[in-house]
Amino acid sequence: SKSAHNMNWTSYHRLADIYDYMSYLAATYPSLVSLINIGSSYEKRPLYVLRISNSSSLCSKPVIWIDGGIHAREWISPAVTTYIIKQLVEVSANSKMLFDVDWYIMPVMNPDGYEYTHVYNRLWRKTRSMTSSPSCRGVDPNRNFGFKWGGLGTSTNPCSDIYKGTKAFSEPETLATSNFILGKANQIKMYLTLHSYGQSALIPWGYDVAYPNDYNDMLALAKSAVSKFLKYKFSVGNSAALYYPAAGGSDDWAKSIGIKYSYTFELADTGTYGFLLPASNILPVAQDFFPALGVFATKVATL
Ligand code: ING
Ligand code: ZN
Repeated sequence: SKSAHNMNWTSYHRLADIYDYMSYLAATYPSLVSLINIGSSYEKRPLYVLRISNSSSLCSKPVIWIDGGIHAREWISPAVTTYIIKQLVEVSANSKMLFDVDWYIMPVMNPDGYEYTHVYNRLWRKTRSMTSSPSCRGVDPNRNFGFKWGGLGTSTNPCSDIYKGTKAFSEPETLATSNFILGKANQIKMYLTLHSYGQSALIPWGYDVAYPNDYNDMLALAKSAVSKFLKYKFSVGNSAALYYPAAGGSDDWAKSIGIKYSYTFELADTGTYGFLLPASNILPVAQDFFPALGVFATKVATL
């Protein structure tokens, strides 16, 4: 609908509500918001990115990219991304966050999986593509990106939740996303991907306990961002060291193509509810997270 929407942050929403909300914003604020169809999922759902910019598409500011919903069951992630969109577009107190930065936000990178968690299996993680095993579907999108693909922490078993797929970018979702990002790689100065759970800011590399040359820059900025969080305490560190090595992650790939600041955020909680975080937590989690974006925007503006 172009005249109304059903978005709120007191419940988790189906994909159609999220896409209707994005369409509504693009129709309502055409000089600020544009809806970009970057391709289709395996089951032919559109893949949408929202561009939020107070300047024309010909004028290029530094860009911050944010995605959510790589993993289907991590419902807090799309919910926080739509909250971020709402704040950037409709809350005038945040308009300064648009002065020097353009925002590209993809709330649901894995829409097939997301819908599957609403209808069939709440704890589904992967995409929904067919594999060589008729009874096991789906590839882990966060093992399917094309940097060190197939390394540590990945599986060749199609029944595994960390199945890497038949090749890097075998999934239409990761392929379309990576191609879109590559097309804007000169402008994108920061890559943020929202997952759950764990309350941590994870820094590449994730493929092994290994550190980029500019790790200390990445660490300092992450620490300053999480210092804004008042309610939820986050740990910060190398993802392979803090959790486990896992190759083919989106953050590693973004870093590998030259996006200096690339982070995976594991949102709340720390395991009490895990993936089944009650919807009453959406607003507290999103409100606590949003100020970190002010820190990031300030940094990106001065790069
Ligand atoms: N955790 C991430 C996962 O894909 C991660 C952790 C982040 C691994 C970055 C590798 C790189 O396993 C969740 N909860 O998805
Ligand atoms: Zn995840």
